[in-house]
Amino acid sequence: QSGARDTGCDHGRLRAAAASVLLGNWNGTGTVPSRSLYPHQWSWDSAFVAIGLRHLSPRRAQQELEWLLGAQWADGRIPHIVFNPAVPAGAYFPGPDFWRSSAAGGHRGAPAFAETSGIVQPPVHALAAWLVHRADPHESVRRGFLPRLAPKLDAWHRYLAGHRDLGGHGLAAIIHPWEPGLDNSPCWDAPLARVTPAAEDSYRRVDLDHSVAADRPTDLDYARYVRLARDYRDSGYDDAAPHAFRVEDPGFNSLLIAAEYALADILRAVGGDPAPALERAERLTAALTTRLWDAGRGIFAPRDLGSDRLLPVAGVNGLLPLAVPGLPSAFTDALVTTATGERFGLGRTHMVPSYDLTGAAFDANRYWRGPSWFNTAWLVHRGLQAAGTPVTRRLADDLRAGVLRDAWRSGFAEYVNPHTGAGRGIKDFSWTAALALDLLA
Ligand code: 2M8
Repeated sequence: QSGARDTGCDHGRLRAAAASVLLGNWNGTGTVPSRSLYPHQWSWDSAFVAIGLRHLSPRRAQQELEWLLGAQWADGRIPHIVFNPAVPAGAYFPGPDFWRSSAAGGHRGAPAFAETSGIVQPPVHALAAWLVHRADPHESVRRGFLPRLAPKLDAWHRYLAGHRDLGGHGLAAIIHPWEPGLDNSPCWDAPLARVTPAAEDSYRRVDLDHSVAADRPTDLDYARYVRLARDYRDSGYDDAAPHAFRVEDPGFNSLLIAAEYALADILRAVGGDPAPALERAERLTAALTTRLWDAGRGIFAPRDLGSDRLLPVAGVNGLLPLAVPGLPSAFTDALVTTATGERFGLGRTHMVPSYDLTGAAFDANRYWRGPSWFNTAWLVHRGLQAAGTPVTRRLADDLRAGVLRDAWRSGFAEYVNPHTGAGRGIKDFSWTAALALDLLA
């Protein structure tokens, strides 16, 4: 009954159940987020999965990242989906026939041997690679894990620092609401409203075959996602082409900063020079704090590059700078005040809501418009722990217990209602199981 007192569940049973979810979702080369809804390999999902898998099999955790990075494009981008050719076309939309990555010799050096999407997701990979290495340094050195991954991770970060600095102030911009991973967050409503929707009869939403429509993005949002992805594809995935949606997101950039520090650790371990990664981390942190801090709300906010204005929103992405190593304590203190205040109710709600509980657009059940997610809770937990004060340590301990309790009670749900903890979306979701395993370790 270890752990039963603080989490209300037996940790041995929780560990076994989480392991069984990950084994069930392993397809031989990587882990699918879910067998039904997401039957391919997703970029940031695989990073979180590797962080959990390292406790079951460090070698498999290494393979998870190796497979994903094997599909890297020559320009350095890591695509947000690597498609499994054994899965029937039409099992997921938009699939390989939509993205056409390998067509015409491969846009921007897309691989010829794998079909992928062309957009990206948050760069958590270097952090995952470093944590995986540390779980079993002997096996990592034996397989040459870090020396093989280091140049790929370096190229990935350089792609984001170069091609994606669309605002010209040193931050990476997202060009599609799928890129920050928080697909239909109200954070994107205003910039997305300027996008002309694709005709709804030009595609079919396969996601609704596997989930409840009220838990998923609306048809209008989807039509705009399709339009943006189609236009990017038709430009040949050219980052210099005009983009109807261009946003500097604090979540995406915070994870990039954390990843630059992890890359510096990796480079040191392989006898390389960590200085360029550390310099990028410092430049990014300076840009984050000058361009994206909303002093009035006490949170970081996305900047819409269409209007060059901070968006008046408070999403969990605005709390993720807590996970930035060395963030000045004035910001950390203000973020903790905001997290524990009425907008996020940390300590009084289930995990951390994805959006402002007091916001007009808040919806407790609809995907990223309010529900609490396990990966963002894990990141906030990591930041609170690193802040290292008695208050943040207590908040971190409570959040850890909440994550484990919600994972168990919801059957490893994709997300939960922040007021009730009821599971929403699908069950047996990979990163939920992986991050519960990590917090149990
Ligand atoms: C969700 O996004 C995909 C598109 O990438 C979808 O809705 O079909 C998001 O929750 C995203 O963060 C996640 O990586 C992906 C797979 O779990 O699903």
